[in-house]
Amino acid sequence: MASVKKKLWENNGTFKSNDGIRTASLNFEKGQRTIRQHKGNGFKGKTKTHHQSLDDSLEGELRAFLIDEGALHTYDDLTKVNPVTPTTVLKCLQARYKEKVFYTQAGCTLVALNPFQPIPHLYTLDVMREYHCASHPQEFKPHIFIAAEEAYRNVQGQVEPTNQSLVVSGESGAGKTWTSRCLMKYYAIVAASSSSPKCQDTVERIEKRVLDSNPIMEAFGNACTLRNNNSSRFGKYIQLQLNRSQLLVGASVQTYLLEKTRVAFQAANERNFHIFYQMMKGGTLEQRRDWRMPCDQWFTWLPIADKTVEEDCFEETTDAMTHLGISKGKQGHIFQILAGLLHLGNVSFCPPTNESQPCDLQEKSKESLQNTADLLQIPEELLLSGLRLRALKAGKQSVLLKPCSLAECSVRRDCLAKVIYAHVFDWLVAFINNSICADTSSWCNFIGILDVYGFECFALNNLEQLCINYANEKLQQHFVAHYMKAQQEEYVSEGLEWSFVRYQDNQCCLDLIEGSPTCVFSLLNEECRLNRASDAKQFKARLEKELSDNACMSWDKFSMQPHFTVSHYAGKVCYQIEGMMEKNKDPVPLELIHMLQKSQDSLLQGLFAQHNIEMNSGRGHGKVVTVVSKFKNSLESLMKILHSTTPHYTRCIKPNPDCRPLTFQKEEVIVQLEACGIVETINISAAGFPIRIPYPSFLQRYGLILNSRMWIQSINVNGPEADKDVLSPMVADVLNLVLQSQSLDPSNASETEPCSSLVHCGKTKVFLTHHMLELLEKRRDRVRSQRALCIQCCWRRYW
Ligand code: AD9
Ligand code: MG
Repeated sequence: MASVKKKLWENNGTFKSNDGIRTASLNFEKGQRTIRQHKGNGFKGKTKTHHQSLDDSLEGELRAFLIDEGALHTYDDLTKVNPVTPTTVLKCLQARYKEKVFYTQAGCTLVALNPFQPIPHLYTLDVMREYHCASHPQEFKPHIFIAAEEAYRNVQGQVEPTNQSLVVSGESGAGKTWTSRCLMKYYAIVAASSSSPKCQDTVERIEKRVLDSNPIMEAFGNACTLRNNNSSRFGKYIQLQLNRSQLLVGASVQTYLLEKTRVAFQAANERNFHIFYQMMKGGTLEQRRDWRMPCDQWFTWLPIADKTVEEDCFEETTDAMTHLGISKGKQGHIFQILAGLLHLGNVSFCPPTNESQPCDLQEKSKESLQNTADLLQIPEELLLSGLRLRALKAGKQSVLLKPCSLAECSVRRDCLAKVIYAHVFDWLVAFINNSICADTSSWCNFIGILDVYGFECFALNNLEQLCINYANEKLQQHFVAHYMKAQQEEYVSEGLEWSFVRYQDNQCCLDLIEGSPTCVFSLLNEECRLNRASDAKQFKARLEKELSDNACMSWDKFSMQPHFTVSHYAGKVCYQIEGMMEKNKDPVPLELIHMLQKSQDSLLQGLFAQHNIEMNSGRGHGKVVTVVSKFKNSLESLMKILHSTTPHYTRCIKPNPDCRPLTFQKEEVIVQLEACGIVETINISAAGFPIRIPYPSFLQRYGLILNSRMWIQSINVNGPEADKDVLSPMVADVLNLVLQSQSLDPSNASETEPCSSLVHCGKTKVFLTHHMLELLEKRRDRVRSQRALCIQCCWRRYW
């Protein structure tokens, strides 16, 4: 009470709610606590004078305001914060961040705050070993290594082995990739350390190769963006393969939706993939001469800005490539192709003097075209015609070449760059997989680490954001299904009556995007199949007609552009329709593929040798494989894998938008907490009974709380007679004893909670709150020390 008074004293006896309209004041006259709620500004509005009459949200906020801030940083698990509101959770995380505590448990989820500065002592080899060797790592301070270790121990499960998944989510720059790398290092160390000296060598080699896949994929798939200097522009699920002895024997990587448009287009103040800068800065004089890249060469597709660390690591990338078995020769081919793409970006056209003629190459682009042709090893004439002439089928045999418009020429140039880059990236991923994947016979279980792009909402959102946000909806659904539904179902199966905490089910949103028979994806695909000129307004009309009934769909009446708005679990996002159908088709002109197949560069030629022309050109009678169909399929297989594993969730939080070290901005964090539904997650864990102990185990540990005669009767709790009818009365006795002594203790008088809020007895288990567990533990310790004292006395008397 003293702290309440002090806080109100400091605040002139009043508390103002977040909405700034409602106020509450406390009055301690005559030892009575009265809380007045005032509506309207200040004290002029109506007042209510009873605590009970405060509306729920105000009461929650008021209690949050009165919380003992001095102790906030000590809450290792947010389920112990009381009350659980966005404000208290935020305050707690802020207090911990201030104390440089970056990990906090939130029930079944680990919250990781990004320090934005190296914290070396947190991740040393000794720390890893400590978590790995601990008999109960859960008793340590929250850490990503606890999740890592739990997964490692679970994988060989006592009953049957179960594959594990560590799902790392969060917004751009929150620390997903950093956390994933940290997990991989942990397993590389843990798996290697437990190997016998005989096989140590193999393990080290494979573990180094697995780790080396990171710098390669980051060089080719990451870029500096406004939100993160090392932003992953693709999603990744890596499966670490373990053998029966739990040694790391291999790994496989699955990637999702590389943002290939970045090769040819970078938003203002953003940059191209790191690898291009690495080549510019790290290539030897000889290499740069081969790539036609003198120091003063300027490339349209290489916006220049201050260098970042990641763009400085050419040697690290090439070393990793060599280590994974990509020969120097092959590397040469790759870099030559990439150099060709940079020169291609400098090629531009101007309108022809004669309209029936193809566009003219700009004077300044002549050298660039030649460089591109040389580096891609394609005849210059063929490249030029590929860029400015469209092939039209005339009859069965002949082909007509039609000049493209100026805009079409640019589209074809960009398209060529994108398709080449995407194929190089896929080739690298396939190579990495070949190099690190173990034979199916040599591994039996895996631990998967998922690092996917977080929820995105920009000023302009298009197909990329729709796909990314759809992926996040799927993950959220998996999370809800796994934890929330599973928890509640357990209560039901145990025969408990429990007022279920309401959680947000995002099925409605998923129905809108991918449901049957009609959804945004199906309508988009239909437009692509019809292969007619895309019209945004017409498409919007279709969406309105077919999907208006879905509660997650809405339209902004005042928007000038055709759009649709989706209410995602993490917030509303307005998607522009213009360009969406074209992006979904992602057409690659047939003649460009033919051209690439004629390249003298063996690697480039090989990349397109198997290219299914009919499918990807969007022509012919084959079914068009659209971007959303491909993405949906790959995500579905990912979800299947996730559902077959035991998941461990980590939510990374970005404490400020500017990546400043140790800076916590409340507004920034609260949005992310709401977006990932953290308060709901905590409520489920805290409002429920997170500790579940089967009756026999309960009696084994706490049976001694009963007086010794009764306890002796119950020793054989695992025996055949140990059924619920025998055990549950004893469990009830233990609980009653503890609760009764609790209520008799005068110091607890004001805090006594009803029994039903601390404990429930199910069919096979006792369900407890953390508070009840603490009471039981205290009581057990007391009984044990009393007994020890008693034994000592007996001994003394005896001697
Ligand atoms: V994006 O969606 O790929 O744009 P991520 O992956 O969530 O994003 P990333 O892991 O790249 O973010 O983290 C951003 C930066 O935060 C890193 O480059 C580190 O400099 C920094 N970071 C993240 N976590 C930690 C940490 N635990 N300790 C120190 C960290 N620095
Ligand atoms: Mg990342």
